Amino acid sequence: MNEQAVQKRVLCAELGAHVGQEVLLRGFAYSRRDLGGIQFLVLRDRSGVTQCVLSHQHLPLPESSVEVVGKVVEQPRAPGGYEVQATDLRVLSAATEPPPVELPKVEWNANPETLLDYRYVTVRGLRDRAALRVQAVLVEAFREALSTLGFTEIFTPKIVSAGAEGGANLFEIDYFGRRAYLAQSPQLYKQIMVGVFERVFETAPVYRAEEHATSRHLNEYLSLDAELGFIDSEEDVMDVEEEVLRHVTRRLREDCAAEFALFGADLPDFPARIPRIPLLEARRLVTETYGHAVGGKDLDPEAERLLSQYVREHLGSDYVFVTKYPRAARPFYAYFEEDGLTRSFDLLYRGIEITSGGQRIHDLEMLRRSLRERGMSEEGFEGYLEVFKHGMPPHGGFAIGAERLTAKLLGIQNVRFARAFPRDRHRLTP
Ligand code: AMO
Repeated sequence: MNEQAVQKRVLCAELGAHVGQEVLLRGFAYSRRDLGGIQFLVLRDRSGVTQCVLSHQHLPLPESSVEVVGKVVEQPRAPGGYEVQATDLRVLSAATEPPPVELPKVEWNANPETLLDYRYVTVRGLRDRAALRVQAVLVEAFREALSTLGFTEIFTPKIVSAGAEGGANLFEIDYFGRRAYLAQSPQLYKQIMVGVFERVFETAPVYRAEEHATSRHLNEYLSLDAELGFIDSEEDVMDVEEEVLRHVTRRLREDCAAEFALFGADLPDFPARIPRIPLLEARRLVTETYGHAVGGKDLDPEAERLLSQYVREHLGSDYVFVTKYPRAARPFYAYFEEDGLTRSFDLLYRGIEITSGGQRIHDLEMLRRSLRERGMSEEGFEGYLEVFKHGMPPHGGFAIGAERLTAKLLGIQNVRFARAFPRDRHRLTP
């Protein structure tokens, strides 16, 4: 055997091209079984897992980093369809403790708090990492689609002087003795950057001091933002989001079949066109079809679920845009008409809101009026208001909550498992 060939690392997913040959694998000891004369070690690398068959070896603790040399044989019963008959096992970094939960046995009904407590190692589990890989492809596709449409990526501050979204969910920080906040969204800055590039996007964490622990709220989440100038109305913004999500769906179908299979989730599909239903009409549909009385000025979570069900059954789409929210349901920057409705929308996916968006106010006097009518002060917004003296075009945009979309795509019940290290009401580590 050629020494050079032995030294070159082969990945688990590449074994099919090396049947009958001796290969070198590197990875983590995912699981081990010692049956006396014969031993099994499942090795996990970035591409997948491989069963290695050994004898008379000292098997290291699970999650140790190892190197295995051996011959590749076809084995229909082994994961991936091949196994390696190992002649050598070398431990590169020995685990000194077993993981607190057995990663290959982790089911999603294991206590979620325990899984999150030990997330630094449980996140190595095949499903956990699959969710994060799907999210990585999703974000990559978001970038690709927007870049193709002429958008430029921007990077805006996460330490800010005022909250953009209103509400009480601002994290306050001490900024050298002055009061500052963690950004709730890049909203105001992405608008300012429309004056620079016309079309911009950002993929960055944002912060919400949500007091309540729910399955859909994080205190830090990944916001996929876009904003574009020279629009005619919010319809143009929805057109862009539709195009982006169509590309995301295409990429997930091409690149993430294995990840979806691990979750037993169907690969996503995308409608020819996402239905656009005004809020008032959506409320009427939900009430008349399901007898659900919608309280409040928005759709409640149950109404969102029912509307999605209606759209799935009658219009064949997992997505639905709900449009034309009243001013009271939207932030101060939302472009409004004199009838009290805004040029805004939410996008629901399989029963949950994954996006808010709309056209923004681009006229300084209208913006001041909006703040005034809400009883908001201009304090903290001075720098933002200034830009409207400098010819801001009609513009609008949207933001997708990356974890919500990832979780819904894969059927993950709690959005916390669509983030590597979630921050929730009680969790600051790991
Ligand atoms: P909004 O506040 O609706 O809009 O947020 C946009 C999207 O972000 C996601 N999201 C969250 N995900 C996890 N945990 C949370 N606590 C959380 N809060 C929101 C949701 C939501 O649809 N500036 C506007 C967007 C715009 O108009 O461009 C904004 O931030 O998926």
